[in-house]
Amino acid sequence: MLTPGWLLAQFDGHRGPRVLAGVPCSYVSGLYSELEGDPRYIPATIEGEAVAMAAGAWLAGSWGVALGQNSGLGNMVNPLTSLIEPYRIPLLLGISRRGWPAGTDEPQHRLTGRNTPELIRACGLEPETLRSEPAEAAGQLSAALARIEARQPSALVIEKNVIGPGSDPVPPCPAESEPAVAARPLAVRAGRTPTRTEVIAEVRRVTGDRVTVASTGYTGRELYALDDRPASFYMAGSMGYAAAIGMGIALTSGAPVTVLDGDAALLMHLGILVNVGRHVRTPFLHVLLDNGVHESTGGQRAAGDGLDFAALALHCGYRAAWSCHGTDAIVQALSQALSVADGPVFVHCHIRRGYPDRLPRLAEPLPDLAQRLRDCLTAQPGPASVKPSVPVARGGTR
Ligand SMILES: Cc1ncc(C[n+]2csc(CCOP(=O)(O)OP(=O)(O)O)c2C)c(N)n1
Repeated sequence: MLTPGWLLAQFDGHRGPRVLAGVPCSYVSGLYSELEGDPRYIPATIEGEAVAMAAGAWLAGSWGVALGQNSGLGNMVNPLTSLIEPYRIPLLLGISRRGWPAGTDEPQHRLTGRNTPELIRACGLEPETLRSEPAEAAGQLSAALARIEARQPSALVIEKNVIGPGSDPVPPCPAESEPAVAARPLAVRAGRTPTRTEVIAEVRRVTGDRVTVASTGYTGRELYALDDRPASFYMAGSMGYAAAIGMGIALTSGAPVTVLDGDAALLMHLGILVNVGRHVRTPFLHVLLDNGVHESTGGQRAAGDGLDFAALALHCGYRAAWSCHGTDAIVQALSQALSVADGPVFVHCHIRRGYPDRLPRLAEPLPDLAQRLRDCLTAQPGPASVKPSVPVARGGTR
C-alpha cells in the first residue's frame, strides 16, 4: 500500500506540478487530507474545473494534476475532449475507481466502475492502474512525467486500498479570504450600449501585453479577428472554463491575466468564481460580455438574464466588481479595475447583440496556438514575453 505522504513526495522538486486540483473520494481520503496541507492544492468545485486549471498550468510552463472519483469522469469529459485532446495539452489524471471489483460497491457506482477504463479511453487517454508497491508506482509516476514532458497526457486509475490513510490529520492551508475592496458592486451607467467587438477592442487597448483567455464561440473568434497574438488563448471548446484556464495560468506564472467570458458560459460553471476569489492574488481581470443570450448558437435566451454577476463575484472574494451599462461606463470601470494588483476584479459589461460579418475561424492548428502561448509565458525576459508583475506566491515544493 502507498502512503499519501510518499505519493505527494514524488511530485516535489522542480519537475513537479504547480497545480493539483480535484474533488475528493472516500477511497483515497488519506491522499486528500494530505493535499489539504499542500499549497499547490485547489479543491475544485467540479472535476472539469480541475482539468481546465491543469491545462492553464501547462500553458504557463509547468503542468497540473486533476484528481477525481470515477463518478466525476462525466464532469471531465467536456474539457478532456474539447481542450486537452485538440490542443494537445498534457496533464496527469488521477481517477479513483469506485464500483470495482464488480459487485463490491453500491449500485450508483456499478456502471461507472465497470466502464472506467473505457470512459477514459473514450476521452483520448490510455488508463493505467496504479500499483500498490512503491517501487512499481514510482516507475509508473516517472513514466507519466516523461510522457507529460513529451506532451502526452497520462491517466492513473486508483483502486481501493492502494493508497492508505494519511499519518496525522494535516492542518488545512489557511483560507485566503481577506475582505473585498468594495462591499457592493459599483454600478455605472454612461454612454450607449456597446457591441462585443467594441468591448474586446477596449479591453485589448488598455491591457497591453497581458495574457488573454477568450471564451468559446464568438468571443474567441472576435478576439482572434481583431488582434491575433501569441499571448491570447482562444477556446474552441470547454465552454464555461475560461476563468479556470486563466486561474491555472495565473497561479503558475504570476503573470497578469485577462479573461473574456460569456454570460451563458460563466453560468455553466459559476463555481469557478469561488476559486478565483479565494486563490488568485495576482492581477486578474475577469470581463463578462453579457448579451443575455447564447449568441454563438443563434441567439437563444440564456438562463441568467438580469442576474447581478458583479455582486456574485464580490461575494466570492473578488477584490472589486463593476456592473456597467454603456461604453463610457466600461471605459471608466476598466481603468479603475486595472489599478487593482493584488487579486481578481470583475467587470460586468452589458452588450448589444450582433457580431461582425465574415468572422474567421481559427486558421492555425490548435496545438500550435497552445504551444505559442506557453513559449510566450516561458520566454526569457525580453520584449515579447509576458512578465509577472508580482512575485509568484505559490511554491512548487512542499
Ligand atoms: C458544453 C457545451 N455546450 C454547448 C456548446 C455550444 N455553444 C457554443 S458557444 C455557445 C453559447 C455561448 O454563449 P455565451 O457564453 O453567452 O456567449 P455568446 O455566444 O453570447 O457570445 C454554446 C451554447 C458548447 N460549445 N459546449
